[in-house]
Amino acid sequence: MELLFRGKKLDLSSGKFGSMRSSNDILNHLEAQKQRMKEDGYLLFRKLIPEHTVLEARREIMLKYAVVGEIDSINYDVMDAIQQMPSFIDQINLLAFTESIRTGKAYNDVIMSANLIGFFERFLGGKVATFDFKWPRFVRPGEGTGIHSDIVYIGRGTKNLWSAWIPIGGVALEEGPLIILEGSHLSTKLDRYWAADADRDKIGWLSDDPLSIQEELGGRWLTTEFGAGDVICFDTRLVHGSLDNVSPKRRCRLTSDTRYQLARDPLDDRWNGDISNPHGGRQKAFVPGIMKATGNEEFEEEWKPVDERGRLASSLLGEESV
Ligand SMILES: O=C(O)CCC(=O)C(=O)O
Repeated sequence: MELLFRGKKLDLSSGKFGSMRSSNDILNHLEAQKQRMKEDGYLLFRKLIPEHTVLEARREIMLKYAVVGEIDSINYDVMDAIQQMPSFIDQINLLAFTESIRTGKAYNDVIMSANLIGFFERFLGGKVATFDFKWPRFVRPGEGTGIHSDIVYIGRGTKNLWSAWIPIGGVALEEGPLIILEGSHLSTKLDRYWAADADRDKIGWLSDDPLSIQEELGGRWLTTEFGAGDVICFDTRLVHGSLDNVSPKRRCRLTSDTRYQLARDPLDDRWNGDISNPHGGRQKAFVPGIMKATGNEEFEEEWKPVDERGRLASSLLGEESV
């Protein structure tokens, strides 16, 4: 087996690579969860969310991706998420499209699932809020997410907030699951990075080289296969990204990352209230990937400038701007 991360082959020897551990053994043990979160920086729960809730969200979202030609629902089951090329994604109003996914009923039933909210309420000790903005991610073959810690993007309100990564359907290793650097949330070398604000300080990915950052910080890269209903909750300082999707079937990966905090704590105003253009400046849409849209700065990679009709800006399509 070969796993690619930012286009580089990971060292899969036992000292450098391993499997995330499940915390279902401590599902009802709050103190043990707190201790493990402190030590490991993550808690992985298998089948925390009812499978049918997750699969309804998958169908809701995949149908939308089929409508815009990103997946082939004519020759395959829409739930298989097989990439179609070319798609019509560059013809549509991306602001409306991404909002329709983010606000879908079935999708929101997943991220607000009673079991997930219940976990965070016990873990944080109070009523919980999630951001108005959400990050549903449709990741095509050839795509993946760079190496970073979340706190630099979402820490303008409280620092007592947590990320949850939720597969919306199964994610095999070759389809680009989340990958975390073991123990990195405890690193003594990242204090300055964690204190930064990605927008104010204009910072990009922490590193583009999974091997050199591992050398620098130590720890194994950890990942696993995920099934519908699984959730991994993690420390917003934990260094992570996602493996490249190298699916030989050209299956697209669908997941969500959302943030949870105490409702009484201040919220990051980029992602709450007016969320029409969180990074400010020229109007952009959250559209990770789309390989032809090159030429962006690293930080901008997931955020694509759009024109006055919400379509990918012509400069990203290699056309003269008008
Ligand atoms: O799913 C991905 O590709 C990246 C997820 C991520 O960065 C996050 O959950 O914070």
